[in-house]
Amino acid sequence: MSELTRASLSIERDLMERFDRAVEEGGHSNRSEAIRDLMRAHLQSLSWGGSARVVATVTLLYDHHARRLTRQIEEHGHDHHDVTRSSLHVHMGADLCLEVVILCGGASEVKAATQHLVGLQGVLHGGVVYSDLDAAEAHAAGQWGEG
Ligand code: NI
Repeated sequence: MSELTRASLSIERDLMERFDRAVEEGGHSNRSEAIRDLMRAHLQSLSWGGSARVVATVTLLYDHHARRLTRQIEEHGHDHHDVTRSSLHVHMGADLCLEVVILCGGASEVKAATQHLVGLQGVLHGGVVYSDLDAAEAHAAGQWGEG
């Protein structure tokens, strides 16, 4: 491990308490280790070069009554039709909508489209899982061979 540096963060008490409980229940031995893993995962998701092919599964929770947002999400799909593979809309209740969008293509284009989606004003929760398509295909080819 390289030299450690100390960092001081300002975090809402409720968020910190929930995180500490998750650390306790998860596999990390302490808060610092858990935060380091999160930072590494985040950096990994940003580190692909523009030529790498990735899949992004984007999850958005938003208020059904935010009509402008519904339209913006639909327009986003048209604007980025070359990397938007599919989307799923689920009415979670009277007021809440869940949208799952699957994007696939070059890392830089997929990342830009993903960040635009998650950053739309009115999104209550936005999450993304990136997968390295090239690495997965290489692995699959190695495992099953050709034919
Ligand atoms: Ni809905």
